Amino acid sequence: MFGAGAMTNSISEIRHTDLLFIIGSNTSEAHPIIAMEMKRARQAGAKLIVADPREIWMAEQADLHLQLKPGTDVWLLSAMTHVIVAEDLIDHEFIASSTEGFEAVRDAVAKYTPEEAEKVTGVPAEDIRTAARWYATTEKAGIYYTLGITEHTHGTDNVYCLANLVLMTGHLGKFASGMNPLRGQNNVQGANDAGATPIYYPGYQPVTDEGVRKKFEKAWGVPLSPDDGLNLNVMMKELAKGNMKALYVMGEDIVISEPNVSQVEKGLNMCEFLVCQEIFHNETTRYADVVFPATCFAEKDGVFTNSDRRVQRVRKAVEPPEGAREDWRILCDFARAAGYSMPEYNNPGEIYAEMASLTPKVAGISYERLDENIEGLQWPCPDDQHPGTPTLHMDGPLNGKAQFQAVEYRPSAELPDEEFPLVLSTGRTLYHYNAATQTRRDPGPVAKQRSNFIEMHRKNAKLLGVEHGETVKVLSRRGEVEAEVWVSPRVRFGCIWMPMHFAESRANLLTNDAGDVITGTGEYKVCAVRVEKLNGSSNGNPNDHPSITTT
Ligand SMILES: Nc1nc2c(c(=O)[nH]1)N[C@H]1C(S)=C(S)[C@@H](COP(=O)(O)OP(=O)(O)OC[C@H]3O[C@@H](n4cnc5c(=O)[nH]c(N)nc54)[C@H](O)[C@@H]3O)O[C@H]1N2
Ligand SMILES: Nc1nc2c(c(=O)[nH]1)N[C@H]1C(S)=C(S)[C@@H](COP(=O)(O)OP(=O)(O)OC[C@H]3O[C@@H](n4cnc5c(=O)[nH]c(N)nc54)[C@H](O)[C@@H]3O)O[C@H]1N2
Ligand SMILES: [Mo]
Repeated sequence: MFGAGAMTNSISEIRHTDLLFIIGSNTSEAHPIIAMEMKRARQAGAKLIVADPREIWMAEQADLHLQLKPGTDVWLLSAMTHVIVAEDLIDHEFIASSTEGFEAVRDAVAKYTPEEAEKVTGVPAEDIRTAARWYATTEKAGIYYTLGITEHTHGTDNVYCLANLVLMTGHLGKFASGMNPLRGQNNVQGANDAGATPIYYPGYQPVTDEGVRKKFEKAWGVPLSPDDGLNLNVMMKELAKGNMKALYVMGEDIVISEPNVSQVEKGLNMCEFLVCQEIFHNETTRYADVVFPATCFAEKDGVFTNSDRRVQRVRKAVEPPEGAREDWRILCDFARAAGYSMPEYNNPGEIYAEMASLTPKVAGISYERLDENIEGLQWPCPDDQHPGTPTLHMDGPLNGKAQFQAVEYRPSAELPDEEFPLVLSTGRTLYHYNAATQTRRDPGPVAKQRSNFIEMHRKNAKLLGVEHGETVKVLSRRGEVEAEVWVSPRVRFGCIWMPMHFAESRANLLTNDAGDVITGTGEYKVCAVRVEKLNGSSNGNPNDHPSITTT
């Protein structure tokens, strides 16, 4: 809608913001450093609105906690949009000069009144009005979102709704405001920028664009396919149907992290050839025909691009274990063995230089410049004199005119019913990292959090006759796992929440692999489940689990 997929503003601007609107982000556990910047803004007087079904730490601190039902963000955000239109709090000048398509959004939100929204979302109409007014009338107001927004079958619609709010109030291209997706991993932004997606060459140059393709064909001296590849969600489904003969998995533990994972395992059993490129054995390498041992971040040179588009150098600090090699060396040798005459690169700086020469967004970034600029360089950085871009869209939207997108609410793919009456949402905790391949090797985090649990409302626990600390069975249409009940004031009645970190009790045996229509992202945040008692047996001491209170 704006012409770039990344945080519009910089992390360093957060402390200067006057209003923080955090939606679907458990910032203090998943992005603690960014959360510290938010706390600084709070101490300087910024207002805080949190929209999250759980009473996370940030919500406890908030001026306004919009505790919506999972999967109803389109209703909440459309109702906020409705209020801003109805009370004429829109930025007429910005809409006229910098955007297209406002009328369609204005018409689409007419029926999303706060009163109707209250019925669907559970958020009081008056709170929706207050949030809309605060957001629209505060100049330095920033939106911060993550997976509570994107990991839905309507994840893209949620993002559209947020971007509509930004555009109609003119919060784009201004200091300490904007639209800020907080990236999950140290280099997920960089991986995307470098083209680790089936639809783009580096710098979001589409594989289907003939001019782009010709440029890369010339540089690499080979014909290139004009077709989009399969996205991860589709790949996993083709795998389960036996249509993937071979799979090359690099730095992902798919057997833990993909939704509806028993289907993935079924597919791996049919797949003829699996390569894993890994720093550790994990659950997925059990299925591998070949494991290429790679070096970890501390054992190699390179760059990481963080959430605010900042390209920074990382340097080798320790020697790798014997036999482990840098990911790029493994890939180059693999390409050569497959018959391509890959150039002899001496270091990753040469690879970066090649990418920069073909990618306008980062054309001005080089290892030499990064050595001089220890704080890194933020793209777009189109030439070697350019200082980088801390705030996007300062001279107007990157795509010329930003595009409004009208959205209609679609419910989550699987809703609770008599058989599976509870809504399960999944995510992460402060103490473990994703598949926990790394953090469960370390005694510190393990001591803090040893095993899996579900957060449950006390009324649900009472209805089921289960106690805090009791092990129960959680079942969905796709699988079942055992976990301990933590009776928790954080979750809504009717909802349970479980982390994704535990191999012996995988949340993803339960989750739904229905994907977002555009991105394919799985619906990790909503599926229907039932909880059963384990033959009356109960164990565990609630005091063993300090983490529920310490964040
Ligand atoms: N300690 C730690 N930090 C991490 C990670 C880790 O594993 N451990 N993982 C990293 C990665 S890869 C990522 S992508 C990020 C993810 O960071 P986050 O997205 O912040 O983490 P999640 O726990 O997945 O969930 C986000 C929040 O969305 C809320 N939510 C669930 N459903 C909905 C909904 O329907 N609407 C709304 N508005 N909110 C909803 C949840 O209650 C939760 O508070 O964290 C990164 N940081
Ligand atoms: N139920 C549920 N499932 C989810 C989510 C959720 O919220 N709920 N969130 C999803 C999200 S946002 C994400 S990002 C995924 C994460 O899922 P994964 O990517 O599977 O999880 P990680 O633990 O980040 O796994 C990374 C793997 O990379 C390896 N590794 C680390 N460094 C290197 C390196 O330098 N080179 C190589 N070759 N390997 C390395 C680690 O050993 C580990 O096995 O999970 C997704 N799955
Ligand atoms: Mo992620």
